[in-house]
Amino acid sequence: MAMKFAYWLLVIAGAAAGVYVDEPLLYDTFPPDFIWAAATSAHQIEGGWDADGKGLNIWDVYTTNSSVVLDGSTGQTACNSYYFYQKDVNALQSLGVSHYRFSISWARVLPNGIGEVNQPGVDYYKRLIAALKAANIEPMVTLYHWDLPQALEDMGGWLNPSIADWFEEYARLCYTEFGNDVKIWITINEPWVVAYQGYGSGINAPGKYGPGTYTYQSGHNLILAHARAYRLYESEFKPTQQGKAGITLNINWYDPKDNQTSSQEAAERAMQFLGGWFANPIFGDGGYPAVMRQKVDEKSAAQGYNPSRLPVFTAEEKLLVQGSSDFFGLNYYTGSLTIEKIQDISIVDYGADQDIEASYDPAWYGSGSGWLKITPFGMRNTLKWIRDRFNNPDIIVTENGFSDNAGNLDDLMRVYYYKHNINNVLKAIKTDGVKVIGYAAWSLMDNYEWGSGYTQKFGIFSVDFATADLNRTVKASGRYYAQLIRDNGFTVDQPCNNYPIY
Ligand code: PNW
Repeated sequence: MAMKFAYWLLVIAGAAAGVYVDEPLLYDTFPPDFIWAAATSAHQIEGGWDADGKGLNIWDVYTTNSSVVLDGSTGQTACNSYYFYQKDVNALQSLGVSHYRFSISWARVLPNGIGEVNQPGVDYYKRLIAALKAANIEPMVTLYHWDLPQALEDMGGWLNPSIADWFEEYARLCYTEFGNDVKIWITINEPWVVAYQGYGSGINAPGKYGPGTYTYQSGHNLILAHARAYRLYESEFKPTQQGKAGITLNINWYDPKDNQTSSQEAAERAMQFLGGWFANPIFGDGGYPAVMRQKVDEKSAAQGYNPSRLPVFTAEEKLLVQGSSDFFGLNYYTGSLTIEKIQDISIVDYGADQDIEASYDPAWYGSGSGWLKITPFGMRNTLKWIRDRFNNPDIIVTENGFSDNAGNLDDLMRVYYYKHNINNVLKAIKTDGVKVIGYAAWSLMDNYEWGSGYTQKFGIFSVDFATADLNRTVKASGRYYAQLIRDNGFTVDQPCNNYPIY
């Protein structure tokens, strides 16, 4: 009793001092029919980079320069899921998930991005989907997870407004071929990463550099392409196939670093630049967020850009885009602390446009990735942020996960990460009335982590990259996740929850 009292005193004192406390856990269950999933993406797991008529994508080409990847590696073999997909299905089945989130490789089904269809590529996804169905697992399918056919990049890629036509053609093929079996479609994974890291800073494929210009141009085309794919589904496929389509945005939590008004405004501004950029046109009032409009317009004018570096939607485009998602796909990983920092007006960069500075609390647990700290409170805050600004939409957490470099099976930090992040999803549902309808762990297994190669492992299954069999072995986090799924929530006597409070 005295112990418990002392514990609560610590919790309260901690909160007052600005220390973030994840405990106590909420012991309760998720709604019935809650979607439990694990996630991957095509380029990160499939391998078979030139198998059976697949075309090259921008990551195949970009990584031929080994200096752009931390360990100089490529995704040419990865987890070899093109051949070993049954191992993935077995792993999923042992977890007890209801859904598997994977992506289709555009260049595998359309080697040139448009035009001729590669039937063996289509057949691969049919085999995968059939294997999932046989295991009683529903597919949740992403159309675009960063692997643009190189043939389309050669025509300007996401900077070419024609990409909305190209993407619509690709979406039509996928809905036609797989739509009878796929009831959840995600058009585009993380347009922010495509726009800023692919065409802005250029740290991802295709490695184009235009941090204050290409960023917004490609972002605009990503939104329009998404909307076209959504409207196509809505008008021609949904009436018979009866599924849902939506977009997935990566939004991490920006907390004000102190209680100054300028810091609170800076944190909200950062959220708007990261999430509102795509969410406001699609889920909000139909244009870019007011604060983004104002900052980029002002800076553009001062820098001699006319028109603004941030494009404008026509009235017709607004109608196309607004409301073009049946759910809000959220990828949440981490959080940071924010203050206002007015940047030099000469800097033409999406980052500088925000006039903020973000940092981490050194007290936060780290991970195998510099950007990823363990901040489970940010999960709940981000969910509430979406609820409040976008009219309480259905949300699917389409990614959430933790990296390490060791890749050990006894991955207790990952157990901690999942426990507290998922518990914050539960609190958001039960306490805050956020309509979260599903959750996907990133990732089913260790895989090709883009520019970090195989050095950062996000799997709840390990992959034995030392042997050609590439066998999948469950980690402690996978066992923990399976237990949560079996219980559809948290109970005191789950092995990893049952710590006494000392
Ligand atoms: C996601 N951030 O990207 C991707 O969807 C996955 O393909 C990837 O493997 C996973 O996260 C882990 O990195 C992110 O800067 C990219 O916060 C950037 C951030 C978060 C997620």
